[in-house]
Amino acid sequence: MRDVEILGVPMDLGQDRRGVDMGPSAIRYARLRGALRELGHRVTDLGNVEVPIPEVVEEDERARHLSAILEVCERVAKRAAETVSRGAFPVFLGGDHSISIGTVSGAAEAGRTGVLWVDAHADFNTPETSPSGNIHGMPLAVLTGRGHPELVSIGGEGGSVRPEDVVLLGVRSIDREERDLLLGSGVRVYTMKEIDAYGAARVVRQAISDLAHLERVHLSFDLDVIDPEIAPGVGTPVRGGLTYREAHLLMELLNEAGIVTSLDIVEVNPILDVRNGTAALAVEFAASLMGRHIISVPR
Ligand code: B3U
Ligand code: MN
Ligand code: MN
Repeated sequence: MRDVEILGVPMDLGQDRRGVDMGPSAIRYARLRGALRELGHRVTDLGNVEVPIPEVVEEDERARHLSAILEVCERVAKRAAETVSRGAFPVFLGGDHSISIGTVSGAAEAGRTGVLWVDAHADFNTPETSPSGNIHGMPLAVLTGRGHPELVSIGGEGGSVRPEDVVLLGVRSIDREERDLLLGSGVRVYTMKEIDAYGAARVVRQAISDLAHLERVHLSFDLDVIDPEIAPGVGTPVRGGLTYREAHLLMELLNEAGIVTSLDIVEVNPILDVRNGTAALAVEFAASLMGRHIISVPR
């Protein structure tokens, strides 16, 4: 049994498609709190962090909405640090993936923290390499100390986490210059090719052993890692993602290993979704991570 604290970050400033700011509501409607309570956890919903809408914030060409995102991420980092200092397990609801600059920086205040970044994309752009200027394509670079100095400074000098403590899983869309930066970074990368070639179980077990030296691991789960045929409610879908079974297996193996200490659920976009199915999937996967065994699923 864990003390779980849910915090919503309804931010859509890090990308172009409207609607991802409604992600926290969609995930709540899909009964996240109830699902975790049914597993025996003590769950508190802390509500949402205040986030401005794009209509009232200024543009910034190379890193769009930079100053507003900076402000929100600082706020989020503070809340995240409070939750981990209470010994609770935080679950952050996005919002686009730029929120993780705040969530990971705050969670890492508890001590050296690893990151398992599960995503169709590498999110390893900088303002110089980014084709879009969208900050949701930059958070993993920022967290390992690369990119806009103001964003990097949220996690203190050099970033919040060490590249050798970071594993990227499920990737299938990387920009050219982003790839070069990633390959030189020391971050471990398991693309969909490895998952196809060796199977999800083997790759996930390898990722777990890569992170086994750490006392704290943050799982940053971008719903676009799932195949868009079953998870259409995301802003930047990429074909060929994790299947329903692979995603559950990932969560079950992580639960067995007991290494995850904080969680993001990001990029759920209810406007693009079909009957809130992507948010419902997100809740299922979170429940698997938090200890739901398939045998107990009522059908
Ligand atoms: N790599 C592209 C696209 C992208 C990144 N993350 C998402 N999309 N979700 C970019 O804009 O940086
Ligand atoms: Mn992402
Ligand atoms: Mn993504």
